Amino acid sequence: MCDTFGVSRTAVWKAIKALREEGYEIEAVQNKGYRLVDAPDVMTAQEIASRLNTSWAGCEVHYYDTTGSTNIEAKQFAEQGAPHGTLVIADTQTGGRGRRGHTWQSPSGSSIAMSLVMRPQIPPEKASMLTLVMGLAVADAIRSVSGMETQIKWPNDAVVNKKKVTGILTEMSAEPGYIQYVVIGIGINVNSALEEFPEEIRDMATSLKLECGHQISRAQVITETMRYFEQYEAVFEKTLDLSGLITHYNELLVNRDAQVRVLDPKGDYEGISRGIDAEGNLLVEACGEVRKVNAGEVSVRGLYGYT
Ligand code: BT5
Repeated sequence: MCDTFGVSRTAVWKAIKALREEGYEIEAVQNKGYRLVDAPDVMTAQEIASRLNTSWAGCEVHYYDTTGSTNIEAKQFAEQGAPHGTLVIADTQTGGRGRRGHTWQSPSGSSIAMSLVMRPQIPPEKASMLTLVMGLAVADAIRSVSGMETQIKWPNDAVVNKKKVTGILTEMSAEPGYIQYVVIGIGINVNSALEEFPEEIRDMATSLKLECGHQISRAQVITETMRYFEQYEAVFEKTLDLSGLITHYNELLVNRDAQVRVLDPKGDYEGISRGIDAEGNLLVEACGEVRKVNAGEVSVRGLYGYT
């Protein structure tokens, strides 16, 4: 190591000491060197950067042990000119946010809270589809890392065994016809135990570890998510709709052919969901017609306590 990096033995020893303090288990053998035995489940900028193999997603990583909300941090970075692909990660959030004023719980040491800054050259009205693109990426990342079948509840949840493991919150700053930036916030329950969730969400929430029975590397979930997202976002940008992803999305859709209740401001109604269209609307068959649902809350029978 001294030769490779052109540094003294003391410098190497200091670096090893710092890594041990961060929780890395490193074996030392006299006259031979050091061996990495075990890495802690950390998501620091260095850990993520050393694993990422993407061209832009995660090009700059900012890590916090704790922050109010990574979406708010990411928006501040974006306002200050942070590049397309900047990723903000936190071990825990004190004010994690869901959609429409909901809160998001980020148990410390066991979950992921991250927000990706994007500067896409697309019309602002197309940006909401990025949530669906990210949903697909997260679902595939979870399946690839854990081996578990993972579904999507339109528009923004990843679901394992009918329970929520992920939520996505997309926010945008735009002028007419021009996007300044988009921030896609993703919360993932990775190794959390049930007791780490507040009582009121224990029936609907779960973590990857609770479902598959073993510890999952948070860093790996993050890097796989970025890898899939980059791939799917490129497909989306070609057509500026979901035509290239729709078959895959609908295969993973937990709402597909299921009875759903649409909470519409003009009045709730029930119907059968038939999947999404290329614009990302959920198609719901109700009262003899197919209605396009483009936003809002859709409960799926059999999920999250809706019976
Ligand atoms: C969401 O909202 O699911 C979007 C959550 C986005 C969170 C990320 S974390 C990184 C970034 N920074 C932020 O501040 N936010 C983003 P919604 O569809 O409105 O669902 C919120 C509802 O999910 C809550 O009202 C609870 O019922 C439930 N919930 C809260 N925390 C949960 C958790 N950890 N796991 C499962 N369900 C949860």
